[in-house]
Amino acid sequence: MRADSAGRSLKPMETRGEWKADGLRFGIVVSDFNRFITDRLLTGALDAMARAGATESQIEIVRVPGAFEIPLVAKKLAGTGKVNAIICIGCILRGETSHYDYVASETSRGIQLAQLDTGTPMIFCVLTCDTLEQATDRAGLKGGNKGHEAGVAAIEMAQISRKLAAKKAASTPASSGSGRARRR
Ligand code: INI
Repeated sequence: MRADSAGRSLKPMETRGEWKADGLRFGIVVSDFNRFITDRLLTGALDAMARAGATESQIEIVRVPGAFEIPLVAKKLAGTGKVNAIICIGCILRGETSHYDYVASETSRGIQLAQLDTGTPMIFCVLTCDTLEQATDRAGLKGGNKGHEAGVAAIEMAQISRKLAAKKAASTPASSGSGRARRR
């Protein structure tokens, strides 16, 4: 709460997403590369969604070979119009060459472009680590599972998107698009 120059308290309208999965559908695009890690991230994401009340019928999982393939498949999945948010799961480990940099930068850029192009929220759950130990620490089954954080973020973002879409629909005049043609 903030006070204005006259000392009055301002309570602006706030939109936020609750941790409730009711009526929402989710896609999860998960990479098979470094599957030892990505399976754990997937388990964390599913756990967060189950705790929010999601059931199996609300979730569709698509498996891709590596992180580089995630953006295209996430974009196609958004294009089906059947999901409110998508979790993108991958694990990129630094090797001896510059391959890591290309895969990491194109994966993150591609996911961002895909969500901006489609308007479907896409949660970035792609680990980019120097070592397997760093990745394992971030994919802990109990504490510190980035997949769990991604599951929570997906629910919040799907809720926020749904609320903003409802506001847009409410502010669009009912006659929009059906009126007379504009004179030139
Ligand atoms: N894909 C990953 O998901 N993680 C990696 O660490 C990785 N490395 O290190 O090479 C990786 N490469 C495969 C890449 O994502 C594509 O699947 C492949 O290049 C085919 O397009």
